Amino acid sequence: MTDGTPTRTQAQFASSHTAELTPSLVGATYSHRDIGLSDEQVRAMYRLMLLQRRFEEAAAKAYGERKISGFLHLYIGQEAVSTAAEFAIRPDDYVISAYRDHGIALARGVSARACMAELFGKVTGCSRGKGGSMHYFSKEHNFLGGHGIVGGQIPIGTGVAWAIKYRGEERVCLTFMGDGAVAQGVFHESLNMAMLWRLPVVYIIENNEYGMGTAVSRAHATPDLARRALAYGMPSAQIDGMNVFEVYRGVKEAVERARREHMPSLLEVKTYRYRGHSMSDPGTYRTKEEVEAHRKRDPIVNLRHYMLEAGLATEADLEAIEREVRAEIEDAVAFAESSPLPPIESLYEDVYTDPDYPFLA
Ligand SMILES: Cc1ncc(C[n+]2csc(CCOP(=O)(O)OP(=O)(O)O)c2C)c(N)n1
Repeated sequence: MTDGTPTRTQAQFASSHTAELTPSLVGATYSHRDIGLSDEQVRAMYRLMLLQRRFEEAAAKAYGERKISGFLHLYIGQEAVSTAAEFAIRPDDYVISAYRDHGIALARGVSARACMAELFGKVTGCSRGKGGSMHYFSKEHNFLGGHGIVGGQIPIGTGVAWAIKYRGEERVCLTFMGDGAVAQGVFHESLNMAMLWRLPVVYIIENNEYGMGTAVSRAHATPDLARRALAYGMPSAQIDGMNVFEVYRGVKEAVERARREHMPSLLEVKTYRYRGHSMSDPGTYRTKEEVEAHRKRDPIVNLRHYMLEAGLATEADLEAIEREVRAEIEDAVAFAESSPLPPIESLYEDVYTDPDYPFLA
């Protein structure tokens, strides 16, 4: 595990791992260094993906114990997307997402404590306990939510990109959405305007194959969602979302284009959620075999194999990361449990009122 280890291509790993791994990380012909990632960054990516996975496993457990109420949409399986995207941008760039937002907020750097406390509805949460699972927010981290209306965040992200350009800043806005949101009218209106006005926005479709229980092929006349960009003359790409390096490469390129040329992009990242749409979904619309097939391409396991093969970490190093992450999550749960609920008066805070508006009387 030294930085001086000679670079090995992923094709070289293929020989030893094809039996257990499908061609996510092992099939490509480049190494992390070829795409500009340091050994340290790869280790940090691994830790971040694991943090998201363990965070949500703990959240699911707490939900089962009725310590969390309301909706809980888990991101498990999709961690390579949030992680790679975060590594491809700067802290001052903006990120906005739909309601499947835990992993994305953690990737932005919102603490596990603030994220867990939000799920528990506590005042120490990132939205002071009033947003819950679907409405994380952190101004400090330039994370603009957490939006429950399918597609609602797309015009907002487009507006943020407009503001960036208007102010003459060199920032970018990543706008995440699910495949279901692509069928919303605002998706098309936003892409059209972003292209007309050359806005620094990168639209990232996390195509996890289902919108609730509806398969993409049943909801979209053209299941290749990246092709929607052709109608607007926008650069686009379809990316393997189980391969953290592939997502990094794709987002990095799109971000550079947005920053340097104010040119928007549409990325369709093909990923998969292992759990149901939300905690109340038994997922009877898909087979066990289908889920298992995707689990075999698990982005975390995949990266783990890569790191071991490339000499970026030993088994002992990986175990140490696991212990550290578990401790961080235990601490977050304890923090959430012991934090107070928001004061009752806060019900009246952050509520829109306009005394002159006659219809609210
Ligand atoms: C405007 C609107 N219509 C319907 C819903 C109900 N709804 C909640 S999630 C969802 C499916 C969205 O799927 P997708 O965009 O693929 O996101 P994923 O859950 O897969 O991340 C729907 C229809 C909603 N929240 N908002």
